[in-house]
Parts: sequence; C-alpha cells; structure tokens
Amino acid sequence: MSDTDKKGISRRGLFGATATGAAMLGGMGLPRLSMVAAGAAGLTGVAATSAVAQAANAQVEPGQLDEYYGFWSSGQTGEMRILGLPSMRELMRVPVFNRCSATGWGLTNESKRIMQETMTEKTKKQLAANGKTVHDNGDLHHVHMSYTEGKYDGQYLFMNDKANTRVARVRCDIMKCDKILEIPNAKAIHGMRPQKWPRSDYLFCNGEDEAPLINDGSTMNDVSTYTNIFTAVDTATMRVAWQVMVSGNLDNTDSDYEGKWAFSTSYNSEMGMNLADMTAAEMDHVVVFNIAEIEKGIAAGDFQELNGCKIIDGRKGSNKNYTRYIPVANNPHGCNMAPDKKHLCINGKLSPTVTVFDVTKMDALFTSDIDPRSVVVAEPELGLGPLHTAFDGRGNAYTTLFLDSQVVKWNIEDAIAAYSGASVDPIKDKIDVQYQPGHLKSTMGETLEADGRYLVCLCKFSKDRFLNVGPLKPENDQLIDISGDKMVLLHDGPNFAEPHDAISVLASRVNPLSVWNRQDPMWAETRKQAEADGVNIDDYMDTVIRDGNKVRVYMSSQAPAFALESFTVTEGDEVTVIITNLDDIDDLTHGFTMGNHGVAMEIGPQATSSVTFVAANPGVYWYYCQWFCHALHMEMRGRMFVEPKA
Ligand code: K7E
Ligand code: CUA
Ligand code: CA
Repeated sequence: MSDTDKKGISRRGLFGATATGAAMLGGMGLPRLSMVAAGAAGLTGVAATSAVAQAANAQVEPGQLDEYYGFWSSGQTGEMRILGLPSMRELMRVPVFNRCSATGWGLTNESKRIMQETMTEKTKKQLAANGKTVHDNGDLHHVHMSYTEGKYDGQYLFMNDKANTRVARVRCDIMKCDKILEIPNAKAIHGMRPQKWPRSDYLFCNGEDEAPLINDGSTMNDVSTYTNIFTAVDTATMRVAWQVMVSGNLDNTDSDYEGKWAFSTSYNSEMGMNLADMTAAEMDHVVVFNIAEIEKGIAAGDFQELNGCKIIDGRKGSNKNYTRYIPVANNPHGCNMAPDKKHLCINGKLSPTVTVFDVTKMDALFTSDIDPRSVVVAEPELGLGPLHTAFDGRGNAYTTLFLDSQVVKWNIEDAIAAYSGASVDPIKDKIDVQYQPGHLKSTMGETLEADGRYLVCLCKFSKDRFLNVGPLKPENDQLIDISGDKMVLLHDGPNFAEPHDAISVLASRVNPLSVWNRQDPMWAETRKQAEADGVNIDDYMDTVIRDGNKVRVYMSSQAPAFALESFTVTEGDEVTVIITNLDDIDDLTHGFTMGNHGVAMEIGPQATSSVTFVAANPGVYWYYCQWFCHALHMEMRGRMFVEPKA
C-alpha cells in the first residue's frame, strides 16, 4: 500500500487536503472553494480557474432541476433509490424486495401478487414455516436500465436480490416494481446486466453461490455435485429464457455492444468451500458466453430441464461452443465493458491490475485452438484492490482501488501501448476517496453516450467524514468532476446501508407520469374482483360486500374525506379494503392506515390500492389518511367497528 506515487510525492497528503477543502464547500460558497481547490491541489492559475468552473457547474440552486437521474442500489435495504445529479439530492425510494412502511409495499395485495408470482414451492414452504407470505428483505447490489442499440431507452430498470435469489423490473413510467422473478436452480443472484444490443431482450444474471443442482439434502461434502448457474431472463415476460451450467462460481457480469457475448468473472474456480481454498489458485477465469451458440443449442434440444428451466452444459471441457474460459489473475471482481465497443476491463481485486480484453478477438476463441489469453491487450498495474472501472467516452478509464482508497484515472490506448512494450505511463491521475470504494459510475458511462462529466464513487466506509452517529456509520457516495485533466472531489454524500452500484441517466431519457393511468395493470386483479362484486372502481364507491367471513370494503378517497365514514365487520373476519384515489392532481397522494392493525398503504393520484387483514379484536378502530393531502388532512379519518362474534 503506497502513500507515495512514482514521483515520490505524498499523494495521500496532497489529495487528502483537497478532499477536506471540498467537503467544507457546502457551507462556504464558491470563493472559498476556489482557494481550497486551487491551493491544495497545487494547480496552476489556469487549471485552478477551470476547477472552480467545474465545481460551479455542479451547483443546483433551490428550485432548479438536476441534469441526471441517478438510480441507486441500496444493498441490504432491498430498495432502489433515485437521486439527482449533480446535486446528489435523494429524490425517491422505490421499495422492491423489502417491506415498506410508507407505501405498504409487501403488504398491499397488488405488491404481494408481484412478490409471489414466481415464488418457488420451496420458498413458499420456508415462508409459511416462519409465519410469512412474502420475503421482507433483500440485498440489492445492481441497478441497470434497459437499452436500445447501446443507449438507455427509459423503459425499465432491472435489479438483483442476492439474499433471496431474485431479480426485479421497475417500470420507469410509474417508478414502481411490476415484476419479481425468483430464479430456480441458481443460488444468490449477484452480477446482473441487460443485453445492450440490439435491445435488452435478455437480462443476464450470475448465481454466485455453489450448491448441488438437485439440492435435496443428500450431500454436503461431495462438492463434485455442486454447480453454478448463469441465467438469461426474457425481459418482456421476466421469466427464465435459458440457463448455463458453468465451472467455478460467478461474480460480476457485463455484455458487449454487439449482442454477441456476455462475460462473467469467477473468483472461485477452485470450488473452494473456505477462504483459503477460494484463494488457493494462481489464476481464476472469466467465462465468455456465446449467445448465438447457446440459442442454437437450446433450439436443438441440447439441454436438460429442471424446475421449468432449460439448462445448457457450459462447463469446462464440455467441448461445446457455448462458453470459453479465459484465465485471469486470482479472485477478480468487476467486469466492465467500455463504450468504445471494444474493450472489456476485468478488475483484479487481489491483483493490482486491470486486465483488458479486446472483445473483437473473441470469435477466434470459438473457431480455433488459440491461447484464450490472446484476447488480452493490456494489463496495467494501477494500485491495490481494483474493484470496478468506469469510462468517460474519451478513452479514459477510472478504477476504484479498495485498499488504497483511491480512484485512478488511466488511458486505455496508453495501457495497450505499454503492454506491447512502449514506455508510456497509462496512469493520468489519482484522487483519494473516503474510504474503501467499491463501484464507481460515470454519467452515461455504461452506454454509447458516455459524456465524461461526473463520476460517483461509492465508498464503503465513511469513518470520520460525518458526525458520529454510533457504531453503525453511513456509507459515503462521493461526487467527482471528471470533465478536466484532474479529478476534482465535489461532494460527500452520506447514504444508508449500503449502495453497491448506481447508474446516471440524462434527465431527458426518463419521463415518468405525474398521475396514474386508471387502466394501469397494477390493479387489474383487484378490478376483476370488483367487477364480480358489481363495483366500479373508477368511480365514487362506498360499498361493503359480505362473502362468508370475508368482507370487501370499497371506498373512494377525495381530499379531505374517505367515501365511508365508518364500516362494520365481525370479529375474525378477513377484511379487504379497496380504495381508489379520485383526486387527479399532481402530488396528491392519500394513504390508508388502520390503527393498531399493522396496516398502511399509499394510494397515488388516480390509483387503486387494496390491503387484506383479519380483524381479530372487537372494538372501535379509527382508520386515517397518513399522507398529508389537505388542510383538513387530520380529519380525513373514519371508524371500523368490529362486532364481537355471536
Ligand atoms: Cu462490487 Cu455486489 Cu457490484 Cu458490491 S459488487 S462493490
Ligand atoms: Cu388524504 Cu391525507
Ligand atoms: Ca480464486
């Protein structure tokens, strides 16, 4: 771990000062920044002026809108978050794999249908044994938007849940999750990317954990039965298209810009079951998936079917053209395709290098016996703990160094020249970050429109950067200006457990609605039940339907009142409350909370939501609107009377 760069200057000290200065910027205004940024970074007058200009561009005044949407993962919180860039203001939280108290996600019938739709029998059994019907946790590492011809198309966002082996889709028109897929046969979906070309027809998903394919408890010790599964999900239906059995485990993944390949890193080619064994080999590998060959194999019936999924054998030595294994230094991590359409960067993690593959040379791996390493065109030594790489569209790459707590800027062509013997230093700049960075994301950097303006560096530790809030500290998402020669740290952003990854998308590419469309499929099932009950959920409604011990309470809401001032049920009844928000005004959300019943949900403008619970105790219970909607919002309430059972 070197505090000193090649020229012998202590960069740690130098850039540490810059960072402190930039953090002070918040309360100090621009003149102060100009002094600090210029002074501490040791820039010339000209460069200092441009650094100030860069920073000034990042200011978003009150009432002004951001230039980019940032879509953030939230790690073990299980939700997706939306931030604005460059302000780094948090705009919204979108619950996906988690239970949300505010919106009722994981509790409403509409959200439970989505969460349960593809649940496996094993999961249902596991949940039932623990008194649950849906998972209420997730571990969301990666968020990616759908592409059309290598550019973000503003339709969908996709995300993974490592904890419960799921992937999800969020509709960008309403910014709500509409599909969750539990992936059979695989374990622990980690790396996940959409296809980039011609469209995101597939979502590629890495199963990280090894387990017997038939996981029925017949063995733990016979590791030869263990396998890992790579899954292509059909994004139109969010169902498994096909799966590939691989050798070794799978960590991160990316796809190319021609629609030909997917690539996955593996840190456990050893199939070790403990730390020593997982790091024992000199080399692990990157798996190259040949999409066209796999599709042909599936069409030709060269698969086994398990739990409704078609599994192709792509293991080493299977002598098929489905996969190739390219050796890389032990325990690689990030897998990042450059927007030059040509270079794939594999981040070394245990090795101080990034290995660069020329993907245009990959065809040869499938048509001849050449050394798989012949696709390697550069392997710059960058520093300790390279985890992920981002791109600026000008030929430069930015790699996080987890152990050095730095971001290193390097030039891809210079690294290629150096690899073939030229005496050129590919490293252009290093900046200290606070601290231990994982992913980093440049604006539009994972598309053909990489614009090289900002970089967000997602640090795993914040330590001393914020007021101490106890042993559990926030993470630190840092905004860095990369528009000039030198990187300039602009902002420290505390964030809660634990963003791994994020993308940023030009604001013009995303156009959500402000008011729901009444015909939205989100409540299609609820609509069917209402039709059977003779209730029109698009209109004023104040109807209570009794159906044995099931009671369906239909009421509309319009600020500041529910259509029903009260309703009566019997002790032990299963009560379903169905509410349509008839207000059609921007931002006029109502809520429904049933006191002391653990029941609360959001009802957006022109939306219908429903929730089901058992009324276990006789008595009077107030329900109320928990979303501030009107001067008389406090008065927007009513009573449920639960009669004692006769
Ligand atoms: Cu590096 Cu899950 Cu993308 Cu975390 S992964 S950092
Ligand atoms: Cu409706 Cu508050
Ligand atoms: Ca290994």
